[in-house]
Amino acid sequence: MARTVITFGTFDVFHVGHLRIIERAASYGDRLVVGVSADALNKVKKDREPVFSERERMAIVGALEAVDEVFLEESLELKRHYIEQFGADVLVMGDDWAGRFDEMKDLCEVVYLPRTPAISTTALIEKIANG
Ligand code: C2G
Repeated sequence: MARTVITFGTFDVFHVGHLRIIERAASYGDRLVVGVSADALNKVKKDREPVFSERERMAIVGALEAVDEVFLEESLELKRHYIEQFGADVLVMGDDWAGRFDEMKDLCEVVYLPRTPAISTTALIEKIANG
């Protein structure tokens, strides 16, 4: 049976940390589905508008070789629903979310992977703004 992996993120100002987690997530199964956070969800989560719109972020993530399918993640509370909808066998998240999705362990395997050090969207935005 093919194993489906699911992961979630905003993936704003796409960088190598994003690429690495997507590639590592893909290695946990045969098919990778990625939930890209909606602009409205991002506003609630991070209190700022993403640099790139949800359509642009979905286009970038969807173009990656490791990604089989993208969809819009509209709410953090819908994780269980998305896991069921896509028939995910594994949920992969970066370890900034460690422990936060353990309640899904009755539905699928839950894996937290270490973040790529020293790179983040916030740091990139600051670096670009400050020259
Ligand atoms: N990430 C990483 N290394 C970095 C930066 C990010 O491995 N240096 C990972 C994060 O851990 C996350 C993914 O890349 O798993 C996407 O990061 P964000 O865009 O910051 O995602 P976030 O806004 O945390 O959204 O439902 C959960 C949310 O949608 C996750």
